[in-house]
Amino acid sequence: MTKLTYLNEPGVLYNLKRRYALNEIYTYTGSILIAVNPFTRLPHLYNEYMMEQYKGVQLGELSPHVFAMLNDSMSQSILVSGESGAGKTETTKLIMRYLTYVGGRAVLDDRSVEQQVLESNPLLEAFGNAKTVRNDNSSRFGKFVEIQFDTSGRISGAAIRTYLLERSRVVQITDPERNFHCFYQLCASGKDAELYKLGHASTFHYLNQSKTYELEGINNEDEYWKTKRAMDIVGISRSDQDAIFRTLAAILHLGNIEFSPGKDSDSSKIKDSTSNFHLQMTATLLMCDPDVLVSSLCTRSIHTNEGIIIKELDCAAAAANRDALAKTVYARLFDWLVENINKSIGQDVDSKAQIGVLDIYGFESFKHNSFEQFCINFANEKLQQHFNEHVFKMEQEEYKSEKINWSYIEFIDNQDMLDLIEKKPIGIIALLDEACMFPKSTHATFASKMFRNLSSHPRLEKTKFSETDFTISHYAGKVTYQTDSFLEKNRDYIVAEHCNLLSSSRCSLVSGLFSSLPEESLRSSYKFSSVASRFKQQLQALMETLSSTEPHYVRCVKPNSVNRPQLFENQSVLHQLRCGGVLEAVRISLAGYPTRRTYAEFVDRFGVLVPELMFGSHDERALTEAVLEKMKLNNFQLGRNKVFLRAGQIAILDVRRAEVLDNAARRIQSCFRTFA
Ligand code: AOV
Ligand code: MG
Repeated sequence: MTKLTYLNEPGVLYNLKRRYALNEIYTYTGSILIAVNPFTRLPHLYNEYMMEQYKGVQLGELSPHVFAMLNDSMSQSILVSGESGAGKTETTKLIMRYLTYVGGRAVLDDRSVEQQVLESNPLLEAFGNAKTVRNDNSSRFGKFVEIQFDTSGRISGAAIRTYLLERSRVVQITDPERNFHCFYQLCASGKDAELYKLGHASTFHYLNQSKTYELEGINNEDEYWKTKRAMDIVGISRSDQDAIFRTLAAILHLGNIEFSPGKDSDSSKIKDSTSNFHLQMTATLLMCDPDVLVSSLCTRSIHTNEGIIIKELDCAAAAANRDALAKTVYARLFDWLVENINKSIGQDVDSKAQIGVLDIYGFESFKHNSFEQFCINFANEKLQQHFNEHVFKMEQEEYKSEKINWSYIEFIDNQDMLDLIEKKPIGIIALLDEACMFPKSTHATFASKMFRNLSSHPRLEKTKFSETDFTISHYAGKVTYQTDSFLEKNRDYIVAEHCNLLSSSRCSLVSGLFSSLPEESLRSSYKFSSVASRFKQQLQALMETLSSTEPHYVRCVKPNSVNRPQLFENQSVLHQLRCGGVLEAVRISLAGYPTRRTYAEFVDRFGVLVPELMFGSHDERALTEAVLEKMKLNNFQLGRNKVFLRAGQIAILDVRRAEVLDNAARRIQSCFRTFA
């Protein structure tokens, strides 16, 4: 892209479009790789032959490719970004496949580290991905995989870190989205499903809130066996696998338990025999006592100065309590999986080199945006800042190494955005935490306090139709958030009853999910920990990890909104390039000296402008200077090896060059005519 003589938006867009039409989906902009989602398999791009080609080759030697992104440095990271459905997860998997190829042993057995690293992908996708409006296989968690290499360049270990799973999806979905893939896989698993008394997915409340059960081109049952196979390879024992699917089945049965008013309307009981069946099934599958399950759903014990009192819950509270239990169990099961994959693969603490690959959920803007979108977009802002800083720094470093004078170049910084979200004591997260700590707060009091304190912030707006919605101008566009469930979703507390129930389970996997809780968190059931604050800390730690590595950026672009091959929507792509900072990077160079040519290149092209000097004994730098002086240009700088020109200068030179060549051509023609 930077070889384009005219570096501007239309030029960049046209270039991408032309290349896309030829299935050239990868393009460099400087050292950033742009990847346009082909929405169709391109096996020839990723086969073994290709991997072999790119092995050990420097960036730029071969056609642009994700396989070309790495170099020899000891600690590197590949940061894949782009909006939802742009191709981050697919790209990450391709990178991991390439890494396991170049760092793999000649003979692969099923349980090799490489194989385990690869199979962690389908396993985590089964439990952490789901269909959304934008993407049939949307990642609902963030993931950073660090692959470790020994002195001989072989993979010696790996560590997987995950970030904030969208746990609300377990209990609530809207058409045409789906719950996490694993539930549909289990329901379609035939004998195994029967064993757990599971019917079709449509018989479960947690799945039938949306009428979408199937995915195009995907067979749920086949996927079930793939997930099981991945578990085998990753090293999860058959008995643990049983316990995992049993727990999933328990969650589905749990969701079907309904409540009706008990002795009075302030209390609740299990509604009917159907609900009772599901209750018995839940208890059986979780291997715990059904009576304890009932009381942990319908009552809550409260610690007071006078001792413990038992409070009855009304139907709505009992249903919310049931959902909280389902979410907690699922989230812990997910963490258990990650932990066990890590244990099984093993870490190499003395590794000689590490390559990290980051794949998070892409920027999201739906009709209805809640706490999850807020967190996802916050993560994308963080990553965007990392990108801005890095691209800007690289530019400065080139100027420095060429020893040219340059004045400060401003770049679009999203620090103000991050301040709005995460600054203490007055940022959205801090205000949200504060609201969560006061039992009397509601989303309305939270919203009004936020507007009072942050009203002057240019990136925060009220909306016309609601007092409690707020709009943020993100780097990738405006998003309006509904605060309705912000408080509830930000509160993460462990209900003592749930904990007692599950830790008494006769299944060691289930009881183990709750064994590591600190005493203190159990004593007060309302002591909350903030989901947003914990996420903020995790992101901070991630940024610190990343800054100790050499980053490489892959910007994924979604060419159209209907997920079709060979359709390139200019407006949407342009928007993504603008927002994703690709054009910003272009603009940064425009503000500085975007055109740079080695002296040899420059003289090669523009030497014709000083024919009088061409046959003297001038060096190329002197010739370059002579050309620029003769053209009366002064927006340039001469570096050690290159000449740097400001935007527009090359066009002046080109016009003059064309004139000179034209004149020369005319003279030659008239010579011919004379001869004739
Ligand atoms: P995402 O990770 O960026 O979205 P995915 O990587 O899941 O997006 O890609 C979405 C879909 O695009 C995939 O399911 C494939 O069908 C197709 N696709 C992407 N990249 C390629 C490729 N290189 N070759 C062929 N098909 C591809 V999200 O996780 O929603 O933010 O959360
Ligand atoms: Mg993804």
